[in-house]
Amino acid sequence: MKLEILKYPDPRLSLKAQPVDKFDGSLHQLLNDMAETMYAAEGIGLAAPQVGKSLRLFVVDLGEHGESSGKLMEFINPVLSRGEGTTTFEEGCLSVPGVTEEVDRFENITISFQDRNGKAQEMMAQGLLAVALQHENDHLDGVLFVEKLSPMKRRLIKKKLQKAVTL
Ligand code: GNR
Ligand code: NI
Repeated sequence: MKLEILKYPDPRLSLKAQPVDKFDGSLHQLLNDMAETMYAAEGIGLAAPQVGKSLRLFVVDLGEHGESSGKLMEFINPVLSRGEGTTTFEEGCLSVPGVTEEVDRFENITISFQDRNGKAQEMMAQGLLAVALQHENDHLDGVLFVEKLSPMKRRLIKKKLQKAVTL
């Protein structure tokens, strides 16, 4: 079932999400629904808070865009640690439609997480995958990419989005 994607400034996008502790059928259903929703919206990732579930999990599929492309990946209770280097990438977000801006991120990261059966996993990532994992992980802490920008850029974007609402 396709889910509704919350849009900025929905206050639920700013909450800190809670750890997953039950690896049961309803978790699998949520993961399946989130994948369907991500593909329908043509996003490369989707975090549970974006569909109104305050849980620490997200799905990623880089599609055509990357090294590990066309592969659905699920990350539950992720913990990121930074590696070497920084990178700048033009980011967008399904919850902030119509806005793209360059954001600074770590170039390499390691992510520890659980799979849908609760089994511990670890993965190293670089390039677009590393950017996407950092973007999704921020959603779990209630952080949108626009909050990584300079105050001036952020003000301009807020003004633009406000206008879109009041039009
Ligand atoms: O679809 C998405 N594209 C994207 C492009 C650059 C950096 C991050 C992303 S994630 C975004 C989908 C989304 O909002 N996930 O939370
Ligand atoms: Ni996003």
